[in-house]
Amino acid sequence: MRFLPLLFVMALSAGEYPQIPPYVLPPSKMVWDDGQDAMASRLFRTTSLRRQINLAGWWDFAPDPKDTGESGRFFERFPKPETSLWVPGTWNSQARYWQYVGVGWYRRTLDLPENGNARICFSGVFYRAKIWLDGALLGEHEGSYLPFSFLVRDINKGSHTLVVRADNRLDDMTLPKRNVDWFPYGGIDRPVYVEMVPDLWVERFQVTTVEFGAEQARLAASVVVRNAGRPVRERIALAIDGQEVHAESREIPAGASTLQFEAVVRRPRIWSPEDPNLYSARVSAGGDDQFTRFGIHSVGVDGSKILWNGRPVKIRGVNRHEDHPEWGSASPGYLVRQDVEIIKRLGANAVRGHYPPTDLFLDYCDQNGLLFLDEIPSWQYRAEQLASPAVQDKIRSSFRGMVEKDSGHASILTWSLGNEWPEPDKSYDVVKSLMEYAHSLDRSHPITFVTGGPNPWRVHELVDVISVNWAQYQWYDPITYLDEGEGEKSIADVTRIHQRYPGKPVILTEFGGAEAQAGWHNWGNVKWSEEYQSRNVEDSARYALDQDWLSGGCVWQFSDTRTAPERILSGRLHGWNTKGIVDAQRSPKLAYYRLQEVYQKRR
Ligand code: ADA
Repeated sequence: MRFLPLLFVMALSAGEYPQIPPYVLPPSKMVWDDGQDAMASRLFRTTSLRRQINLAGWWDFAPDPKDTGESGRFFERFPKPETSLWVPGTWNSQARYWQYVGVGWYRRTLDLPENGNARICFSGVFYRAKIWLDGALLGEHEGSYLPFSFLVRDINKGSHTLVVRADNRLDDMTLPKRNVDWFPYGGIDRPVYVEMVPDLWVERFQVTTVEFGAEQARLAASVVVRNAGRPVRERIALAIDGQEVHAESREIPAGASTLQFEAVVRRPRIWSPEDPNLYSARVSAGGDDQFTRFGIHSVGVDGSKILWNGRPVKIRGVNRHEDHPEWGSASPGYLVRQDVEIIKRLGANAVRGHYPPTDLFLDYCDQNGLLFLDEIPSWQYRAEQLASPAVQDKIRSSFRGMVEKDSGHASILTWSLGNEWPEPDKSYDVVKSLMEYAHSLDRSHPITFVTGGPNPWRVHELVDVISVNWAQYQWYDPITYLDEGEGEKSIADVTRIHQRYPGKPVILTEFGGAEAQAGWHNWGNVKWSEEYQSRNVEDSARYALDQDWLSGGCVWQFSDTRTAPERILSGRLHGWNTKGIVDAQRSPKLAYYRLQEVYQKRR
């Protein structure tokens, strides 16, 4: 009897329990406390001078399936609301609007605390938005995942009415197009807030690294200011970690201007995935200010290697959609944070998305050393669509919006112009001109375009990094179980890319993609079983990480996600893409543990 407790302990430790303990997010690696965001949508305070009013909460909602709201002047006479919806949120996470694709109207009152200029900021609306304040049109915006704002000058304090018309109908000319492999969640799905700003205010601010060594780093600050009044002379100052490092007096004309200045940091703390040191920066311009965070680092390419701070990097990544069964594309902060913990616990060092993610997610990547492979949602366009100048314009403006929104984030690894255009060589000239445009915006990150399948394409000669979506055992091939011969043939196929372009880095931007119904096991490794998926994920991951010519890759995909309404009948289990290594509720599948073993060993 006296030995029982000891036996009990031994039995537990010898069991098949997961080896890796839960990942607990450490505090940020900052030496300066950059405070809390009053809007709770970032990981740090963004301003100390503006009054901000958070518009998160319940908004009146009226669906408009016949699209008669504009002619019926809903912006003046809002119809009797059918219900209230939580913002940021999406109507498609509500039972009654589960499959609703169309127009929806939102309304709420907002109380301004003072007279002045109100800047009404939307971090993203899916997909088209039109906005009225007190019955007057403020403007409209097309395209999801990117912020937009309106300035209302000299508005009176007190109560005002904001009305938003959102429309999530997609077609062949939208970005993303109709019938993509994720759900077009409709509504105001990213944060909305109002900021009271003076006539001269800072619209955008970022700090990037020019060069660094052990002794010092040279930094470039770029500040876009807007002057809604007359030309003025104002003091512009830059502080890093609370210390003023630059100040000057500048003549600021009316309209938008970009101010650039350099700063030096002595004995810099460098940002890397293993050691994600961050700095805080504040710019002040007259009576306004703006904070940001930045990391000191470099990204580059040398032959077949991607270099981070001059050293080759191997990507151990996941592809992540913004998707949750209860919240759709609008997960609240605690769930975003949990995703980051699960991804870190996997041993990953990178995340890829099909569209620019929320700033909150990127703040977490910056803080936790996750590289981010950023992309615009130009997904699987056919050559006929790409030939349209309107589509090309949308690709350009979306790419510019992504770079403007995200390039201040330390975690950005690459920019991608799109994903899996089925015959990209037919659009060679389009890809070439888009690539030139992309390079004209940013030279400090490699630019890529993601191709599908193991083919070398001519467009690969245009990109800085070749990105290929590949699964060792093709889910869409008409076999139902894992076939060894097929795996080898697939490896021989993908190697041809390197043989044709030996001097370029290659990332397997998607590997392992295989559906698995969580909880379904099978002795025969047949499709839809967790065994089939985990074998595919594990074999492809080993391959991605163990070839010298490959810079690693990202598993397709992190969690199970809802797919477009049109796809419910096309091999998608109850309308979900179930290739997640965790299910939609984030419970691990077998593939998570197999990949964890591969990733943890190769850290
Ligand atoms: C492609 C595509 C993904 C997803 C995947 C799949 O690789 O890039 O978005 O659709 O296929 O699940 O088939």
